[in-house]
Amino acid sequence: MKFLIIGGFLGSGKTSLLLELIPYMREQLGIEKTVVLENEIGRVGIDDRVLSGAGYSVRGLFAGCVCCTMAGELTLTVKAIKEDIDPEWIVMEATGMAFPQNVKENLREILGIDARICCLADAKRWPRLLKPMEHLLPLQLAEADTVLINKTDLVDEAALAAVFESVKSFCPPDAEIFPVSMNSGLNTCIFDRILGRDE
Ligand SMILES: Nc1nc2c(ncn2[C@@H]2O[C@H](COP(=O)(O)OP(=O)(O)OP(=O)(O)O)[C@@H](O)[C@H]2O)c(=O)[nH]1
Ligand SMILES: [Mg+2]
Repeated sequence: MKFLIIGGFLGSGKTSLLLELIPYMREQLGIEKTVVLENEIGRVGIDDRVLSGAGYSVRGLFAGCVCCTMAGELTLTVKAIKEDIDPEWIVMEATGMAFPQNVKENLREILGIDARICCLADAKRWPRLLKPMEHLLPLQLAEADTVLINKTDLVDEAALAAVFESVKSFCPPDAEIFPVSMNSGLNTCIFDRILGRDE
């Protein structure tokens, strides 16, 4: 069972990515059994309903953040999913305040699962958010395998170049960084990189 953590600040495009990635996995890669785990604080079940409506198996973890207060619940839920459904993939949307690396660490230590991390950054809001969120945004990138700098439709070339350099400075050296706009759809090779295919 493989595991993908989708992280990134509030409103950066995590659900938008899920809504494109999950159909790609099923329709293009033939992966029938994917479970989506939603961990959204405060806006109970909104994204859960969007995804359930699209016909995928969705579980919610809504009582807190999986990277800290709900670490125990997360591992119990993942164990139960493995036993009940045994999907090929679990794809989890973390809350915008989560540290994906903490989730990865818990999954590795407790369940022996080596999760991948895809982190989203909002190209438009990055310069404004970085200072007030300096305890969060850089750390969200710290163990990312892939990073999507999203909403490139809202910035010009020079602004994007500056965001790219800033984001890159916080990523592991081997992270793959893709400027994208979820509004115009993603090149499918990016989905493959997110899933770590052809490695
Ligand atoms: N202009 C523009 N808007 C986008 C893009 N991608 C997403 N959005 C919008 O940004 C908003 C937030 O997108 P979501 O996918 O809900 O982001 P999220 O990270 O799941 O948000 P939370 O779960 O609330 O943290 C929505 O209104 C999207 O329509 C993009 O590439 N360009
Ligand atoms: Mg969301």
